[in-house]
Amino acid sequence: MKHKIILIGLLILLTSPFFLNAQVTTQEATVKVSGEVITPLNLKMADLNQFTQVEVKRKDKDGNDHIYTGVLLSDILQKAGATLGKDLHGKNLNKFVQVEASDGYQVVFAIAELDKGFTDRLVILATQMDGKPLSTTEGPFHIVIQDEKKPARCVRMVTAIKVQFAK
Ligand SMILES: Nc1nc2c(c(=O)[nH]1)N[C@H]1C(S)=C(S)[C@@H](COP(=O)(O)O)O[C@H]1N2
Ligand SMILES: [Mo]
Repeated sequence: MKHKIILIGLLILLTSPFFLNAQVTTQEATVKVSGEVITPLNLKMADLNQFTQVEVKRKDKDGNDHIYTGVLLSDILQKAGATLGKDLHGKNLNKFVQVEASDGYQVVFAIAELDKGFTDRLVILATQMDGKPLSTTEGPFHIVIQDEKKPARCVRMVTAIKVQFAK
């Protein structure tokens, strides 16, 4: 009987909004890579730090230059086994890569926009600006596109990257 009461008490505690909330807020940020890939990934900061680090310079809206450091989106997609390089031809060119943020913002890139064989333009998932981690409104993960005139596809607070076939 005593055990039952303790068990029920524990169950109530674990499922209470307070406890669940506390769990959510302490959870480490990740970027989920899914869809048309061989190996879906769930990348943490430590995982991204293992990739080759690339720098992209971009002006902010006030015209000031910043150096962003991070990982090429193509390297992340390659690691997940998306069809890039020699595999990016024919029907695979009908794929797009959707990037999603924690505020619900979403943008897409055609897969060829991210492939080294099609373009030299760097698109990175940045983890640092000017050598420092990104703020909570920008990061911890931020898409930064070299030389794209408008900043609208530079998604802040990235949570997911999904490869899909266009219909
Ligand atoms: N997560 C997220 N990223 C976003 C947006 C957004 O609403 N949410 N807005 C985009 C748009 S429309 C613009 S113009 C730029 C603005 O970037 P800034 O606030 O760093 O200047 O962020 C882009 N990235
Ligand atoms: Mo914008």
